Amino acid sequence: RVLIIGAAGQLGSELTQALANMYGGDQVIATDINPRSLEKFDYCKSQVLDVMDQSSLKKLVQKENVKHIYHLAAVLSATGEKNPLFAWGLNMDSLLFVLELAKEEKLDKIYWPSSIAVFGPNTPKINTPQFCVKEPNTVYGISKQAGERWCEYYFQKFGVDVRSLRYPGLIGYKSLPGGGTTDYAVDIYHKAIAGKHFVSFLKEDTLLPMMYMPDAIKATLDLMHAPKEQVKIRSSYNLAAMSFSPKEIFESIKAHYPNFTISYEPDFRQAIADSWPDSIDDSRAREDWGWNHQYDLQKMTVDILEHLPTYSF
Ligand code: VAH
Repeated sequence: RVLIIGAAGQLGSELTQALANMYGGDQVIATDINPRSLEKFDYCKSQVLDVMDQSSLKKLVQKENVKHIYHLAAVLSATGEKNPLFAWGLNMDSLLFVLELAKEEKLDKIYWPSSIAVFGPNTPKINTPQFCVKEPNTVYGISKQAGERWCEYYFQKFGVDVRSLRYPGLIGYKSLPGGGTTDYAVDIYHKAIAGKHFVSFLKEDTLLPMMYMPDAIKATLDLMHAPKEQVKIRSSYNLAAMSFSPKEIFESIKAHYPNFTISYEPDFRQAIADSWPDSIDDSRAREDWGWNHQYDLQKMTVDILEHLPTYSF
C-alpha cells in the first residue's frame, strides 16, 4: 500500500488523487493531522495521523502493509519564520523517523519533497545549477537542505530508495493559499475571480521559479516510477517549468479580467523571495529520467481561470 503523510496539503491534495487513480483507492491511505480535512478523501482510505506520533505511524505501516511512503508534511517558508524551532523539529524529526522506518521495515520507496528554498543569497541566481553553494537563510530552507543530506545518507549507507525533487513555487487551484512565500500566486487567482483588488506581498518585479501543479504531479510520478539506476541524484533533483513575477502573472490574468487591479505592499516575505533563485537549471532531471514540463504561465492561467470559479473546496 501507498501511505501519504500530509495528504491534505497543497501538494498532497492532488498527489493523493493521482496515486489513487494509478493504484486504486483501496491501495492508498491518505493521512493528515486535521480530521476535517480528510472528508474529501472519499475515493481512498484515510486516517488521522500526526507525523510526530512515531508509534502510530509505525503501527499503521505494519498493519496496512505499507510499501511506499510519500512524506509531504512540513511547515513552509513563511510560517516557519514565525516559529523556527517548531518548524525545524517537525520538518527534520519527521523525515528522520520516516527514513529509519523505511530502513527497519524494508519499505520499497520513499518520496520526500525538497524545494528551491535550499538555495540562499550567494547561490547563482540565474539557471541555478544542480550542484552549487547552498546557504539557505530560512528555517524551511535549512530543514530542506539538511533533509537532502539525510536522504542521500540513508540511500548510500542503508540502501533506502528515497527520491526527492526541489520544487519551485507550486501553483494549483484545488487548495487554498498556504504558508508559502510563493502562495501569492495562488491567492491572486482567487481575488481575480472574486472581482477583488489584489495586494501583492512581493514587489512587482520579483522573479521566482514556479510550476503548475499538474506538472509537479507528473514530475513526482515520473521520478517515482523511473528505474532505480536512472535516479542518479539522491539528494534532490532541481526541477523547473517557468519563472514569473507578480506583474507578469497579474498581466496574464488581466487579459481575461480587464477590470482586475493590483498594488504592491512588500512584507517580510520579500527578503525570503530575494534569497531564492530567479531561474533553475533542471537539465539533470531531463537527462536522467526524461523530465519535461507542459505548462507555461499563459496555459496555467487559462486552465485555472476555467476551473477555479466552479471548484468546490
Ligand atoms: C514556500 N511553496 O513558499 C513553498 C516552496 C519554493 C517555495 O517551497 O515555502
